[in-house]
Amino acid sequence: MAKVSIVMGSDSDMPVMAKAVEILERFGVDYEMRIISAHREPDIFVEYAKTAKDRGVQVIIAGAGKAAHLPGMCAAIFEGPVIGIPMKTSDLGGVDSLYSIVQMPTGVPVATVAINGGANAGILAVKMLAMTDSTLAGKLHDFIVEQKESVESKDAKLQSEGYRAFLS
Ligand code: RP5
Repeated sequence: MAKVSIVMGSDSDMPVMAKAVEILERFGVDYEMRIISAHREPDIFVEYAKTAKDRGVQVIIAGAGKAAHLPGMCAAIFEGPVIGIPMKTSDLGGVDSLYSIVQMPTGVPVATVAINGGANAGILAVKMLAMTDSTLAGKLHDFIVEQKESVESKDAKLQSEGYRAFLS
């Protein structure tokens, strides 16, 4: 059963949403992925959100752009945590999406990541699940150590070879 549901308002959101999926696959987290528009097909959306818990979903990652109501409406219906990803947009640069998603009323939070922050949405979902899954917590620890070592090795290269080594 899918533990994470990834939903996006349009297939145009796919390149960003794929970054979240890549993280879940890396950590071996079961997921489902849907394209559902809260605006263009509200009945299907409501059914999706109402039944998510019964499908075993523990976290929803919802991405949308422009008047981005999908994550907020997920949070209005689904009782578990919702992570929102604001899409970068052509007219307003994604600030429209960001404000739409992040400015939720008290009592109905959406954990909003950066504009186009697909990977961080995936990592945040993993962190939530890892609180009750020791195997996942171990993988998360390894991931954090890997990141640290990656930065350390770059700094070691900077110290030994100088900044020009990074410009080629
Ligand atoms: C939102 O409207 C979608 O999430 C998408 O980011 C945006 C534009 O959708 P399309 O017109 O590309 O289908 O609902």
